[in-house]
Amino acid sequence: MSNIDSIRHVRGESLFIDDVTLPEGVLYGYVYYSPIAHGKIQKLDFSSALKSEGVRGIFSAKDIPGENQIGGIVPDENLFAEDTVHFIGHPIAVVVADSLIHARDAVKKIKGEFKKLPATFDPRQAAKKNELIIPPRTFEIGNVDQAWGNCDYIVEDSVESGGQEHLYLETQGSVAIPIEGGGIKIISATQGPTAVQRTAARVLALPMHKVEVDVARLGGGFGGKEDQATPWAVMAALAAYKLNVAVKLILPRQEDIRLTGKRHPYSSDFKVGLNKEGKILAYQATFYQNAGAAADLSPAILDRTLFHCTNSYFVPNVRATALSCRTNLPPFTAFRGFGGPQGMFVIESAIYKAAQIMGVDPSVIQKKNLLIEGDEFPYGQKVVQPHAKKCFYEIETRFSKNEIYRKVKEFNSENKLVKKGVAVMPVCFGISFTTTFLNQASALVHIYTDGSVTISTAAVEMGQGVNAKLRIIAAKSLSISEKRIKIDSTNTSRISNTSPTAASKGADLNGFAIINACKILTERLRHVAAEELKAGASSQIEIKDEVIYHNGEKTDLTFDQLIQTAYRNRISITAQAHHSTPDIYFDTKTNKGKPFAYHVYGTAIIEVTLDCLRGTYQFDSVKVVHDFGGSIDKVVDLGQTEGGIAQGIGWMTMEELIWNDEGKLLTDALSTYKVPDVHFVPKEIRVHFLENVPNPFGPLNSKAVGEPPFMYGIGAYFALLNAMRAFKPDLKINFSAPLTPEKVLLSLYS
Ligand code: MTE
Ligand code: QUE
Ligand code: MOS
Repeated sequence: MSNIDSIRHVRGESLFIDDVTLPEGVLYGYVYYSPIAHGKIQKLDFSSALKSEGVRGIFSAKDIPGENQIGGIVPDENLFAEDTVHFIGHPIAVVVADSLIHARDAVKKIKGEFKKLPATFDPRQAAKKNELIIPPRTFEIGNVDQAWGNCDYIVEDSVESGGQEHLYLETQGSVAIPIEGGGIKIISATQGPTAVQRTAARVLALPMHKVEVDVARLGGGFGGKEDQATPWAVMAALAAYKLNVAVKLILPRQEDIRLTGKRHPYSSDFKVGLNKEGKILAYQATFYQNAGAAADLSPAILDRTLFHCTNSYFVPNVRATALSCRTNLPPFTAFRGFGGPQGMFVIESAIYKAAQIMGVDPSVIQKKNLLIEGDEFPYGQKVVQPHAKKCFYEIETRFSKNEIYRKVKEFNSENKLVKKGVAVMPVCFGISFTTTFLNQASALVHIYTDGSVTISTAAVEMGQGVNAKLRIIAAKSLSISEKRIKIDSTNTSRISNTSPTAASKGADLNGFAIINACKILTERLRHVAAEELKAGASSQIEIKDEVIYHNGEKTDLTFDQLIQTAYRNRISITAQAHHSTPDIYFDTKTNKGKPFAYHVYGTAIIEVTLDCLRGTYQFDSVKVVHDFGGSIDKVVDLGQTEGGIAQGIGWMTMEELIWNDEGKLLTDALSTYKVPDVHFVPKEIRVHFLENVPNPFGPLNSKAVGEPPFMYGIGAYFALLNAMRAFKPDLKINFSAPLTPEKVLLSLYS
């Protein structure tokens, strides 16, 4: 599978932060951080560290020229702790030395004294103490209180889902270089260049125009570099600014795992009511989000949990409340799905438990309640595309769902110590930033006199293939060969006020901006061609596959000549354009509106084989029918789907974060934190592209793909539960992810 970076990647030619050519005299940063989860800083002694070999400076809160504030949504997070530390790993200072080793040695010589204060790690406890990041949020439709009376079955339980370490291949890092006039250039591995720029300007008390941020690509982000690339970039910028020397700061892997935020763990309660036919009449849920010690993106993530609390189902009466709870752990942050997976896991658990009590397979209830056109989500938006059912039905026909179920049953009747399980997982994911103003982008398209083209947008390439897609979009829009087009780095001096590359909107937003810019250029070029060919109106000119047509007739004018002519006629062959998603709005008082441009739909069927002696398991297959709209690049979309599925299964099954009673992360290395590897991923992944579903709300009729497939992984949890119940029919079911082999084994024999 190749995308445009593949060849350079395998040759080691692609540049990441650690590969940036460094200016002479560059210094290296290392972070000194809190060893306790909550407490007062009583004494900080840098004196022997400052005398340590190679040390050029130590910077902490008191050295900040501007504000010691990096909070984006809520201003509640210091770059460096002032008098109180709020989690193990809370940065206190950055040491800068002539080598990484010298910086690290000096950090060890810093003497800090702390007075411990009581710490909270559990979100429900935090909620009891009213330690909330923002007031509770509630989405409501219909009237649940009245609806319970009409239900034949009412089922309640609680659900736990764990955090997840991003484990991007490239750890957090940046290089900051002082530039003339007191400005600073920051090369950062960030999904949000403007967030880095804005925050550096705030901390350094500089106007934003004096801070330039450049991003070539990331070795993976997955949401972990949306907000949390910022502190390390700003620390490097601060040191570079103070010392007037370039500073490189890259977190070593273990520090990255310890210091940075992860997916939010959630603890939730549900109550679901159904009639005899399996129709869900009412659903009530309360979500306790473990936000960690500062807001970060938690409020936006909390909202997405509510937006997706009913997944692909129509439920007429819903009351869902979500609380963002402040605890003494590193601030949790964006991770593929952005709170959606946590919300969906709860309703899938509710359906699973209801099915168990009703004596049916969960897929019977899932199917009965799928969204159809005209249905209303709890947030007021109406369903316009009937793809939930299309995808589910194709799982039944194309992938012979009943046959898979029959074979699993047969296998289980013939085998005692090895059992199989199967589950179906529908997904419906809303596409747009739910913070409406973020749904904008701009593009800058330069055509050079030799006919080559450079494109700049806000999109950050992090392995998701956005550059490949943008190149295709640009080539189609200008009707020229992709070979002419280069996608440039993401740079705040070329593209201003960027939204982060997130919410799966990178290709959508920036793709539309490119289309708009290319329209302007094409229009100008047709005018030039009309004049050059003395052809009258430019409406008679068409540019197709680099050939210029006049009234449908091929002309002798080449594309290269046309570009030359435009330049010589002093017509600009550069265009800049903006795009904003039309027709979306959301009222955060009533929690109603039309927040999403569209939804992405799909269904997966997942099979697992469980070794009931060892508790180990292997996923045999994941078969998916997914709505890609009219895919721009099938290879990239398939890669996103497979990667998302593997990551989703990892979250639900093997990836387990464990903190001790003091709030210290014990699983801070790959020896203790297990992620899916090539042996663990499903033996077979088959992805069917739902056919004939062009999406008028996406560029070239495409759909966003980055996040939605992650949630197919939730089906892995229920497939595994089914395999366990085949071995132990009276299994006591706890809805608690991840379902590690250890947990499986213990519950099979308890
Ligand atoms: N795929 C790869 N290979 N690496 C990544 O970091 N991030 C995911 C997804 N797929 C990611 C990825 C997340 S969290 C998002 S929001 C989208 O890609 C962002 O890119 P897009 O908007 O261009 O889809
Ligand atoms: C999905 C997302 C994001 C989101 C909303 C979504 C996201 C993000 C923000 C956000 C919200 C408010 C801010 C801000 C960012 O909202 O990634 O800076 O002030 O960053 O539905 O992925
Ligand atoms: Mo993705 S979690 O929106 O970066």
